[in-house]
Amino acid sequence: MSDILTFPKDFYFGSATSATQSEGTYEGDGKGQDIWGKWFDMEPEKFYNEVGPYKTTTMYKHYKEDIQLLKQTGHNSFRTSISWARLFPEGHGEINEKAVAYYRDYFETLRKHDIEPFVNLFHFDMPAALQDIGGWENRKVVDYYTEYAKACFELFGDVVKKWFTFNEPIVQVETGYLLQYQYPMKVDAALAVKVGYHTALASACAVKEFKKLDTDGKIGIVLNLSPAYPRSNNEADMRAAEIAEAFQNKSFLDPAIKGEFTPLLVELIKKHDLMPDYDEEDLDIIKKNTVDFLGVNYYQPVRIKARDSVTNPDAPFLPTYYFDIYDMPGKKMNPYRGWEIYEKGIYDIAMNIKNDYGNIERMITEIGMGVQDEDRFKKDGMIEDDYRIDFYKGHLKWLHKGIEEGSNCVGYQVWTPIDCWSWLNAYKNRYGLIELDLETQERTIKKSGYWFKDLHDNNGFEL
Ligand code: BGP
Repeated sequence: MSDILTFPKDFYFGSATSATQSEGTYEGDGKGQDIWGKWFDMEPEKFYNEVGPYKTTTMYKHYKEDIQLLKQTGHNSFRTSISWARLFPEGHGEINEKAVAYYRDYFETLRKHDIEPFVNLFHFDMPAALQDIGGWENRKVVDYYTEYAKACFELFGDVVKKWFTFNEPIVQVETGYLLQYQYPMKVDAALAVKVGYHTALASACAVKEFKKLDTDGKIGIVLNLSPAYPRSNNEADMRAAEIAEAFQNKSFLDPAIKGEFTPLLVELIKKHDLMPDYDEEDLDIIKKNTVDFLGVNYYQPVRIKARDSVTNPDAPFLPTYYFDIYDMPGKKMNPYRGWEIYEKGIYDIAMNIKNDYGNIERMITEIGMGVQDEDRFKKDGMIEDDYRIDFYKGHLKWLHKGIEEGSNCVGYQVWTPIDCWSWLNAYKNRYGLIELDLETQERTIKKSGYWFKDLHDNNGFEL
């Protein structure tokens, strides 16, 4: 007889999406524009197959049916975000009442189905009106975000008990201000530092507002953690990995959980003369308003090697000034998307949080396997995604080992419920437990969706 891997009582099983990626009705019912629509209107060719945020899963119209699908695929929890620009079309000031009605009914319907809503305030979707005044580059936007956060807690705090301030804040720093990959497509190290600082501050300001309300809810932050493994244990590679770890993971872990910035990052930022303007009051807000719990998104680790040489010492400072990505021979790859698969990474993260961050309560808020042209795996009308089931099982085994060794992990939410639009990649990579036909909007549960239901119902799975 084979063994069953059982998870703790009341473990959260579910999935995650975001407002921009799932709602549809991008223009409608009073929603203001955000940076995705703004950018798509300017440069549609940047988006895969020129599909922008106007064409998504339409959960805005179909959330009631979609919540039935969540039930059918074993959800007792679900994470999504509020669209800031839907609630505040101008980013602040007047509230859109239709948005209030929509989100209230959405969250209440989840509750009625015994699905715990985890709601995130910001998932890469700055209102265009605020980007026009500099977005996160502008300290004033921290105040507008705080106003928005406070409104969300007051409007929905009776239904939503689990909040997140941000999703993957390092991504907008990296892709928007260092790598020229996402809007506003700048390469400016000083602005990157400023944006990172303002985001960490905004998160703490939201926590502060939340704590004032003295509710029975909890507030956290979602961070994409990618363990940085050095190529070798020689001194230069180890140092390079230490810097990568500070930049990629500790940059937001430290302020969110410890209330202070990573000393190594501060040292490098000072060395390159990139310190942003700050005042002591703001640092005090960060110090005193740390999160209650942590959401971890894990897709793949980073393999790091020391740079052979700094070819241009006058080049603008980038973290990669100090390290290179190492293409490790023999690593296991997802053949359908191209990312590394390293299941043990989820355990290493668990031990790191346990040992270095006071074993704060945490859950997996995203993990997923993207697949291109997934139709090729369709048999008799259903996508047979055994590769995805194996991917989840492999990670769950390591997650379970971490829990056995005392890691305070309370849930596992996969990316994503229904195949969704994904920023620049649009519909290139499919991740869902449920297939979406983009033309008809028809939803069909995949094999992994049925497997996930069994996982939830048995509170574990057979090895
Ligand atoms: C995460 C984001 C998600 C989603 C996912 C998959 O980092 O939080 O919003 O985009 O990555 O990304 P992709 O479709 O590019 O493979």
